[in-house]
This record gives sequence, C-alpha cells and structure tokens, in this order.
Amino acid sequence: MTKELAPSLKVEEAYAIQAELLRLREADGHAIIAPKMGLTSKAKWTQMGVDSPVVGYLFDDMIERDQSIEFDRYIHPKIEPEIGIVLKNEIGGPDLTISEVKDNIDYIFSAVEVIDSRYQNFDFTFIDVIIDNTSAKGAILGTKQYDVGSVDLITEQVEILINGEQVAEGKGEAVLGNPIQVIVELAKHLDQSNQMIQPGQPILTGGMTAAVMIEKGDTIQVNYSNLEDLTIEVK
Ligand code: OOG
Ligand code: MG
Repeated sequence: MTKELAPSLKVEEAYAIQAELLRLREADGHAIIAPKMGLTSKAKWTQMGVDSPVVGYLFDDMIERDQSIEFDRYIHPKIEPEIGIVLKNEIGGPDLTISEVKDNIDYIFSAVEVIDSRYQNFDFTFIDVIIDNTSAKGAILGTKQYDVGSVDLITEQVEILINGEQVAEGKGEAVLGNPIQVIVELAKHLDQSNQMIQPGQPILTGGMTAAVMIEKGDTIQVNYSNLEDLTIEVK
C-alpha cells in the first residue's frame, strides 16, 4: 500500500504513475479504447470509503464477448451496472455544460463493468486505486444504441439479479445527480493535461450501485428500466 510505502504521494503524482503504467501496457501491444470514470455514486463511496470520482482507462483486451465473463481471467471479480456514453464530436475544457455535452452525444448504451483488484478485499486508498487504473479489468458493453432524447438518464433504474435473486438496485440519479455530469467532470480532468474527450469511445460513467461479487457458474441479469437488459453467464 502506498499508505506505508509512500504516504505523501499526491493525487497528481498518482495520475502520473497511472499514465506511465498505461504507457507500459500500450508498449505491450494493448490499445486504450476509452477513459472510464469510477466512484461516481454514493453507493460506491460508502462501499469504498472515499468521496470523489476517479478516472481510469479501458483497454481492448478487457472487453468480454458473447455475454459471458471468463472467471479465470480475474482474481476476485465484482460487477457494476453502468450507463455508457459515446460522443459524436471532440469536446472538452473546464467549463463544459450538461447541455453542451447532450448536444454532442452520439448514443447511450447499457453496460456492466467487471472490476478486479490486486488489493486483498479491495482494501485500497484513493491514491492506490488511481495508480491501479481504477480496478479496470473487464466490461460488457450493450449493443443497443439509444438517442439521448429517448431516455431520461436521471430516472433510469437498474437492478442486478444473481441466479434469480435481486442483489442490488439503483438509479441514474445516484451517479453525480446525472450520468451526463460525469462527462463534464471527465473533461475537467483531461483538461489538466491539455486533452479533450474523443468521439466514438464507449465511456463508462461509474457504478450505479455498490459492486457485487460474482462466482463461477453464476447467471447475472442486469435489468434496466429503459436501456437494454444484459444477461451474462460467468464461465
Ligand atoms: C474502483 C473502481 C470504481 C466505479 O464504477 O465506481 C469504478 C473500485 O471500486 O475498485 O469503476
Ligand atoms: Mg466502474
């Protein structure tokens, strides 16, 4: 833990280390497909003992196919239901508004992130989880594309059933009051290193509920009120 090894490490330094680790993964032949935002809901803050969002990156080899999760790829995976956003134009800067983001959304989709951690019991500090690329390890991206005007992301509801039993529920409002706000925050973060948000990237806006542990053999149903429902087998 950096708590013991480097107790004075700052947030900006943690992101610099994250950037270096991302660069090493890229040098190994893996490609970043999108930034992701995590720790964006109260449910997650309470679960993880922190109170601000983090930015990490999804790589091409993290995307699970065929509506299944390959359990053996992970150490102790947990799943999170998330709302995904794809932009149609490059946007960014410190002063972006929700309505500017809305005007630049290509489509919305439903998703499940599979997080995993090198820390036992996911017991990390805020600094640790930044460096650890925000526990990013897997994701299932819904294939149905929704127009931003066709779904109210604030009232959108989700529930997770594992083997038929409801284990979590939440709604879009839990995510920074409005999942679109996540793009505003992401823009501010990227602006610190003079970057803009790119079009075409499937951006995850953060778990709407606390993350839920999964086991090999589980059948997971993630039901959204309007967005595409996802049924996933843990193989
Ligand atoms: C950090 C990753 C958080 C989310 O959606 O909140 C995240 C963690 O909880 O391990 O991706
Ligand atoms: Mg997440």
